[in-house]
Amino acid sequence: MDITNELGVPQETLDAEIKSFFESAPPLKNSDDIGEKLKKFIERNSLSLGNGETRRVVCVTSGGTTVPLEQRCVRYIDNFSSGHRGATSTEYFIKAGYAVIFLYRRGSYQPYCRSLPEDPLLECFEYTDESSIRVRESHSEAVKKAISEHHAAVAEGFLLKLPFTTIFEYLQMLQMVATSLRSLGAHAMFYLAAAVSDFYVPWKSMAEHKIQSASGPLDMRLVQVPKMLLVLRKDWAPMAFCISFKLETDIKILLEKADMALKKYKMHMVVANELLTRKDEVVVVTSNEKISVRRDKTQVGDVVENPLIRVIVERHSAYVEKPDI
Ligand code: PAZ
Repeated sequence: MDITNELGVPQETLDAEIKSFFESAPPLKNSDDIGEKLKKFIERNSLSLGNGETRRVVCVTSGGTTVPLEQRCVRYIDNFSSGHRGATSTEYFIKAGYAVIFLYRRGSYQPYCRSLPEDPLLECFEYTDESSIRVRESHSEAVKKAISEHHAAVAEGFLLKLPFTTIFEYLQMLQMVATSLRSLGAHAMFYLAAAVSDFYVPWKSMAEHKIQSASGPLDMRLVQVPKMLLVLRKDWAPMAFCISFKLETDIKILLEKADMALKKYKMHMVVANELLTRKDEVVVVTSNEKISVRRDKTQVGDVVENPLIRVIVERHSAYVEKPDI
C-alpha cells in the first residue's frame, strides 16, 4: 500500500525523486572543505554562553539558483533575486545574537554592504598623487562601517559565508548544512529566502556541449525539482525552526499560497511577499496568525527586515522554550 505524504504524493515516489536528484547531480567540488568549515563553525557556536544558554544558529539562504542547460555550461536559466533580503536579514540576526550560515548566490548582495554604491571598488576609492590608493571622503563613513562590521562578525565567529550558483550546488549544500545543524535541535533555524528553481534539466539528460542554434527551435524538457522542504523538516533537521518564503506577483493568491506552503511543508512560518512591494511590507503566516510587517517609512534607512527579524526571533524564543514539532 502506498503511504501518501502531506504533498499528496506517495512517500516512496518523493524519496525516489530525491535520490535520483542527488545521485545524478555533479558532485560538489569542495565538499570536504565545506564540511570542515561547517564543523568548526558549529562547534565554536555550540559552546555555552556562560548563562546556561547556547548561541542559536540560523542558516539564511539568499539569491537565486541557476539551472544549467549544458554540462559545459554556456547558457542557464536564472531568476530575479538580488539577495538583498538574505544579506540584510543576516545583519539583523547577528545583531540579535545569532550565528549565521549565509548560503548565498555568488555575486549577489552581501551583508554589511547595503550602504555602498553598486561598484564599490571603482566608486569608493581614488588614486592619489603619491601613487597610493585612498577612500574618497564622500564614502569614508560607509566603507569604514562595512569593513569593520563585516570583519567583526567573521572574526568573532558569527558569520560563515558559503556560495552556490546552480540548483545542484544549492540543494547539496543545504542538505549538508541541515544535517550538520541537526545536533543543535530547536536552537537551529532555517530562514529560506533564496529563490529556488522549480524546474531543472537532469544532469544525465543534459547536452554536454553548447547547444547549436543551427538545429532550429529548441525543445527541452524540464523536470520538477523534488520538494526538499518537507525532507528538510522531517529528516534532515526535524527539530529546527523553519521559515520559508512565498513570492507571488498576484496579490490575490499570495496568502492562500503561503497558507498552503505552511501546511504542505510543515513550516513554522511562511513569509509572504509580493514582487513590487517586497522591500516595504511582508506578511508572516503561522498556523493561527497573519502578521503584517512594514518598514517604518518615517525613519530614514529603515528596512522591513528590521521588524521582521524581531518578530521571528520572538517566535523562535518561544519555540526553544516549548518545541512543538
Ligand atoms: O533577493 P531579493 O531581496 O531581491 O528578493 C527576496 C525574495 C523575494 C527572493 C524573497 O523574499 C522570497 O520571497 N524568496 C522566495 C521566493 C520563492 O517563492 O521562490
